[in-house]
Amino acid sequence: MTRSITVGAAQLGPIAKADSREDVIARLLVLLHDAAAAGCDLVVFPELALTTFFPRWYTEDLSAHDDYYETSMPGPATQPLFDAAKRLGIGFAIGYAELTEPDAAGVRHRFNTTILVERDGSVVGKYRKVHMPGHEEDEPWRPFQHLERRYFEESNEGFDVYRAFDGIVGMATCNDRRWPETYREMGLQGAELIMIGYNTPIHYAPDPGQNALQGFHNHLCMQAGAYQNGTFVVGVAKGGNEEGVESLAQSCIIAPSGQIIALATTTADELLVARCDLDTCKNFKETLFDFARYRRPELYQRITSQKGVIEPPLEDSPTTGDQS
Ligand code: CDT
Repeated sequence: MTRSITVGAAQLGPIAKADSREDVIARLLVLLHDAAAAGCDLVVFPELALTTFFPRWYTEDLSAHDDYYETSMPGPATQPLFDAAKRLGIGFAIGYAELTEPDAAGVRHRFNTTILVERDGSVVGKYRKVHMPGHEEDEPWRPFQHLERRYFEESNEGFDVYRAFDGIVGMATCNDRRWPETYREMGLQGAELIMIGYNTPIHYAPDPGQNALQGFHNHLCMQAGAYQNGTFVVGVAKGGNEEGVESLAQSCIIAPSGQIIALATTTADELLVARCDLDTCKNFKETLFDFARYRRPELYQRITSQKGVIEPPLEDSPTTGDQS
């Protein structure tokens, strides 16, 4: 018997600043019902799927943006999504802005969070974004801001995986997909399906030369992550022109071979579906990427002990000094 699950990538088009949670949930419900009709066991929605991408606007006072955050999940507005998923027997993953209850010191924390919900409506796990891109302060030279580092804390919780949906599954969020450590952390726990939502502006202000490569880089990193760890990867965008900012779509489902097996054709709300036989992961996990046999962790110490680049001293460089 194979461990085959049908997975839906529920890409979203833009969410306007003026759209209410109810407006958005109505769109998510359409995609959820489409997924049920397509026989999906699991549907993946994007990062910050309930609101516009608010880190593009600066506010002096963080709490001025509190309406964009969820204080409970499910909450009153999101309960219909949980109810419908349970009724339809579909699991889902969804990204949202999380505002916690006060901790012991009375501090409320803000995270860029994704939760995974089982077919019976129970929450399987929560992932809080680790790699936080962008900047903390207003940078008026940019055509729009990317203030994730102002509005969200970097999570210190790392990359857990869960036994769910007949396999071992994990989550990551947007910028996490560019870092090989994200996949390897989960690969080392046997991940067979990694779900990644993203909001990626096409314009990259620090180096606009990369704009034309956004689609290439998006697939490059997720395909490499899938192949090098023998796992399916589901990459799901909120794309299109949102409040004047063009964002990448190109949602996809990637097999452990690294091949794209489903690809979005629009920049709007769109459901992609692929049947994922989780048993095919072992074709890679037990051959070229048999970690236990081939990895050399004793030689990888810099990866966890060092953060930035430390170049060799100039005097040690073979390109300096007398080469004769
Ligand atoms: N949401 C998110 O993480 N977006 C980033 C944009 C980086 S540019 C500041 C991404 O890696 O796609």
